[in-house]
Amino acid sequence: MDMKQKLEEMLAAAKAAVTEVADEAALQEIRVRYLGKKGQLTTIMKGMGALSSDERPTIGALANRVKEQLGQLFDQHLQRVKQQELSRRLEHESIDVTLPGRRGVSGSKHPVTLITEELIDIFSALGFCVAEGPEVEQDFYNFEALNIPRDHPARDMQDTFYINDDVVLRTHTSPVQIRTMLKHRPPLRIIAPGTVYRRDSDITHSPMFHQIEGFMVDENITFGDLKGILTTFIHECFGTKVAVRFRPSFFPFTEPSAEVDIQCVICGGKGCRVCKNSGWLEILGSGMIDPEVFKSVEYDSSKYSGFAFGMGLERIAMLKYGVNDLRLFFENDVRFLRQF
Ligand code: 2NL
Repeated sequence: MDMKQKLEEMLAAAKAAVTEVADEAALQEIRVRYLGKKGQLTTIMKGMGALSSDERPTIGALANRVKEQLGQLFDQHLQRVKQQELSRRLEHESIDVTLPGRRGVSGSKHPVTLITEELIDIFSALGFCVAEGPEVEQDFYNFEALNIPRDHPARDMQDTFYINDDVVLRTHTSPVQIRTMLKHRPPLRIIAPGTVYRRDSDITHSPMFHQIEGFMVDENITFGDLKGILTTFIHECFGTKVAVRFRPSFFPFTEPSAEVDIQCVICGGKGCRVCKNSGWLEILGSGMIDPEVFKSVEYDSSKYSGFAFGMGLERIAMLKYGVNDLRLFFENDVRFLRQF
C-alpha cells in the first residue's frame, strides 16, 4: 500500500472511530492512538525516509494536512461530547427549591444581657433614659460624691480594687449617676446598667458582676413615687400577682432607705431553701437621695428631691430563669448558654 493511501485510510478510520464516542475519556484514548508519540500518524511519517525525493514533498504536505484534519476532528468531537455530557447531567440532576436551607449556627444572648435588655425596656416605658460611664473610675465619683468618706468601711482594701490612691474599678454604677447629675439639671429619670467590680470571690460572689441602678429627681418627688415606680417595675418583671414589701434599711447615699423584697418566686412564699424559709426574696435596695449627695452635685435640696435604687442583675437572672449557681454566668459553658 502506498503512503498516500495509508494516510487517507487512517483519516477515514479515525473519523469512523470518533463518531461512536460518547465520553471525554474514550475520545482522549482515540486521540492518543492516532496523534500520540507512538500513534499511527507518527508511525506512518517515520516511513517517509524510504520515499524518493520527488514523492517526499507531496506526501509530506498530505501528512501535514491529515494531521491538521485529525486535530480539528478531535476538537469538534470534544465539543460535542462535552455538550452531551452537560445535557445528560442537566436532565438527571434537579434542585428541589422547596427543601429547607442549611442554617448557619447562631449564638444566643447571655442571660445577663437578656435581663439587662428586659429591665431597660421596662424602665424606658416608665420614662427612664439609659446612661453609661467608665468602669475605671475616680474615687470622687465612686465614693466621695456618694457620701462615702475616706474612713468608711466600704472603702476597705478588702472590698475595692484600687488602681492607685485616687482611681478604682467602680464598685457600683452610682458614679454614672453622679456624672449625669453633674452634667444635667432636673427633672431627670436615669438608669445605669453595667459591669462592676468587688474583691469578693466565693460560691455566691464574683469579682466581676452586673448591676442596674436608677434614680429620679424633680421637684416634689416623694417616697410614694419610689414605692409606685419600684412596685410597677416588680410587677412588670415578675408578674402582677407577686407580693412586694418595703423594709427599712441603711445606705450612706439615701435617707430614708428601704430594701425591697418580693414573695419567693420559687416556693410562692411557703418557705424553701432559696428564701431560707422566710417566704421572701430581697431583690433591690433603694431610698430617697441623701441631701449630702445633692450637695456634691450642687443641686438645691430645698427645691429638688429624688429617689434612687440599685440591684444585682445576676440575682434577678437567677430568680427569673431558675439558675441555682452564680458561677454558671461566668464559666461560659455552651451547654448552659445555649439554653437562653
Ligand atoms: C443595692 C442598693 C442602691 C442607690 C443604690 C444611689 C445612687 C445615687 C444616689 C443615691 Cl447617685 N443612691 N444608688 C441607692 C440605694 C440603693 O443599691 O442593693 N444595690 C445592689
